[in-house]
Amino acid sequence: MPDKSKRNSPPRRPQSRAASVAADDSLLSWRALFANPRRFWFALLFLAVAGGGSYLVALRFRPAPVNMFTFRVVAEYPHDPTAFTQGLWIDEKGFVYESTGKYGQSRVRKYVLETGQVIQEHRLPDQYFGEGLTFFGDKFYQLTWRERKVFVYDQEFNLLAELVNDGDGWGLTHDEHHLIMSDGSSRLRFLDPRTCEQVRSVHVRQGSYYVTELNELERIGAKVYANRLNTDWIYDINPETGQVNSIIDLDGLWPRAQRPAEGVLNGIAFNPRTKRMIVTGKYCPKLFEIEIIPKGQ
Ligand SMILES: [Ca+2]
Repeated sequence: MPDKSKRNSPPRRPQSRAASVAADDSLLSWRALFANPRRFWFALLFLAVAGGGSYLVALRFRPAPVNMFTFRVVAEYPHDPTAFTQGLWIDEKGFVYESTGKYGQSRVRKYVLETGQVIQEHRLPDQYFGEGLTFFGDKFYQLTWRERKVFVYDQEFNLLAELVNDGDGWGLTHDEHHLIMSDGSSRLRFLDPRTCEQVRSVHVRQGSYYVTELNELERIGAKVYANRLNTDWIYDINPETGQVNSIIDLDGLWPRAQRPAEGVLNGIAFNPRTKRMIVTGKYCPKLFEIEIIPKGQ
């Protein structure tokens, strides 16, 4: 009986010398690798470059661990739930000063912390989107988002000057000498309060990871605190180096299920009478006075 299996099988093509050599001598062949010093050093260089690159990428995109804090609510005060909060500051008499955004709705307002009673208000022209607010010297400074204007007011919100800001305006606070501004990136910009010209800047980093979308700011002592857009975290930053010292996790303070569209935490102030932080959000119905405590306690 003829051997069908043999007859139906395609004829075996003789393996070419080149294919044979390739099979025996492939790059993945450890034997070949160690037998050929050039290939060995090339492979070692490739691994070093790939490994080093991956390490640098990991450093760049993975935040270094920092101490985490949480909160305890000490007091709650009323907050206008129509306020698109962009800047918050409190004086020693217990008055709150707040800047709000949105075209056609932007304003700066003074009200009583305990009751929310509005004492004074200044509305911005419709073409301006209000942003960060701070009090420096004896004047208020209010940023605008993309209009590159900084409005300077006296304590009754009479307009004293219009300065030019080179770039987006997000959050605003100050130290002894400069206004400190965020612009939506990882930068904190230090501005001359007379001109709003930039004197210096630092990038806020957690290890080598750049912390972007920094929003409302408050300097308390030697630290700058910053909301980060669309997170419940407040970053505690060393303004000299830009390094993040720690993070305050406000998860649960204003439950996400209760928030309207665009309702995010934004707004940090220091209450000088109680020495505690007061926080709120865009369209949030409350101002929360909080005690900051280590996580896990
Ligand atoms: Ca503030």
